[in-house]
Amino acid sequence: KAAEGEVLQLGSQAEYKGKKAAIAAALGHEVNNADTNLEENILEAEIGETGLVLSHYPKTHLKRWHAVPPVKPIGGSPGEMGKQVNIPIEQEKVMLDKFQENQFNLMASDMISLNRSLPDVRLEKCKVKKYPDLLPTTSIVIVFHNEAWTTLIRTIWSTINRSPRPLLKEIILVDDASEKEHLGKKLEDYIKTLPVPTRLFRTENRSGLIRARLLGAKHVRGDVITFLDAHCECTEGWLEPLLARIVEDRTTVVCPIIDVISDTTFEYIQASDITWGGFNWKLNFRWYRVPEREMKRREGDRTAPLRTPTMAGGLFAIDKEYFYKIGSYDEGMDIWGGENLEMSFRVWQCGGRLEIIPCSHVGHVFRDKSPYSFPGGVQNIVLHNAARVAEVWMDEWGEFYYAMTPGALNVPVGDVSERKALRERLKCKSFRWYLENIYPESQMPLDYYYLGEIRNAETSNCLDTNGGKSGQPVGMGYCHGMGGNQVFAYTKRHQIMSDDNCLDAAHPRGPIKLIRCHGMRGNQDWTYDAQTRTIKHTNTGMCLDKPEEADVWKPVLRPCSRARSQQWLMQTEFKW
Ligand code: LR7
Ligand code: MN
Repeated sequence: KAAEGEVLQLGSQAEYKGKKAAIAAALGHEVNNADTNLEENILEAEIGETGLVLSHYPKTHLKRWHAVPPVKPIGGSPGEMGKQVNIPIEQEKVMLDKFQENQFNLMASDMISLNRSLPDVRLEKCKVKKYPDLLPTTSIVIVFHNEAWTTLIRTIWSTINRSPRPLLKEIILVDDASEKEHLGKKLEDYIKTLPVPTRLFRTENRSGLIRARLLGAKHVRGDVITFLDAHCECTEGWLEPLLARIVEDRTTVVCPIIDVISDTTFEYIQASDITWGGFNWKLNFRWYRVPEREMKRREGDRTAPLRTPTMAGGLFAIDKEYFYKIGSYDEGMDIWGGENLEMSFRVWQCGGRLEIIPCSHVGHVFRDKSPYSFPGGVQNIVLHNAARVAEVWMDEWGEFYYAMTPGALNVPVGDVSERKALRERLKCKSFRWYLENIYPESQMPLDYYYLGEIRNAETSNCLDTNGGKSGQPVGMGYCHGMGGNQVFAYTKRHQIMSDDNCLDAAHPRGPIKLIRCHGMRGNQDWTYDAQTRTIKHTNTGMCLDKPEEADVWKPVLRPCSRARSQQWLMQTEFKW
């Protein structure tokens, strides 16, 4: 039995690789970090007070650090402590003109100190949390295209001012073919004056954020890569919890809570800690409320790591070796979009995990529109990137994407063979596994009988959401056969779904609405009878019927009969 305090190097002992139990048995101690990933190589084992602690990190890679004191507010300077900045009314016109360029209030940003103070938005429990004395170093990678000066430089200063210096290996900037004067020589000169080693790389041609990040990652010297957008502000204690989680298990990809920096006032607004990442049928990233299930798993501890199905994409930290092992990024993706879902699915399906660390808060300027060009067209690029996600990772659930986004069929996906080979090589699990185990609350039904248009036999019109949001009535329209608003899934849980909404009838004579699917049957429970072709609403016992004369575009419920107007065709073959 090994002695307390003893450190054992396990790197070369092949027979121990990834076998926690074997190591424990050999050393005669219980493993106390039971949560670490079994698949990974364990390099070091230490006999601590409470048992055996296994680590992916050799001690020589770790650094001793101390918490950084808070940044003090500068008296009289606008926006201190994250407060909003208001532009005097007489300057409003100039302000609006300047807004266009970045799609945020540049005039406000320019008024705020590059070192502005921010509120400490952490939960009290976070402030007193103890992290290991030794943590790995990180390189911060920031890519940008035509970013404004003050937002970029404030991002840099907020990392310098709020990261323990021994852990901050360097800052790596990647200029993705910007055309702005201030990002040329001025930036090169400026970064030489910074107290943390900062290097600037430039893409030769506009590469998009995915390939720009790959360029930055190539130069990383730290053990962990931390990606940030170029308009962020890190708050007190943001870095330690991220690195501490990675050191526990380097197959964990970690995100801070992303707080909101207002695009109009630059106010720092705390985001919810009960929100996680999901996605809809169009493969847009979406925030959703964390389900009870995950709250329970964390035993109600709001400071515990939150397992999130997907990430927003811009702000996260990952062990450098693991970044490459798990397949870095899909180089076939252009400009913007898709890479966040791609990495999310890949990490989960290939044995890693993705977490939001609630004790880490970083602000980001959220904007309504993209300020820069998308060479080749926004639609083409976004659809192309998302199609690659669907093709490689989503198996048959990729159909939801194509059904909902018919335009995607006309956009070439390009060669995905390398990414598929990666999936094979890493022996990644199926999308079904992901939906069952990681994201049972997903908007994509696990089991469904049908996906397509639902056509009325008498009128030959189709159910149509008209793009309506939750709470609006479902409509009818001429069947256009193009999917989108006329695509519905009939699921094994007896729902008729369109994206994250379900057909819902609260009253026998009331409207049939689209309501967020709750998965609890109730008003959302329907049964399709393939023989009679009726769609029966369970709670009311009524059948879905064509619209009344008065409102020809709204289907209704009527007592079930054999009427042709109550027959509905689901065109393609049922799966079971
Ligand atoms: O061609 C480009 N080259 C670049 O270098 C296009 C963009 N970029 C840079 C850009 O200057 C910025 O620094 O890439 C970064 C991200 O671009 P944004 O800020 O325009 O993107 P976003 O904040 O609207 O979008 C989110 O989704 C993107 C999908 O590709 C990326 O993953 C972003 O990093 C991501 N941002 C966040 O996760 C912050 C939270 C937003 C949310 C939700
Ligand atoms: Mn951004």
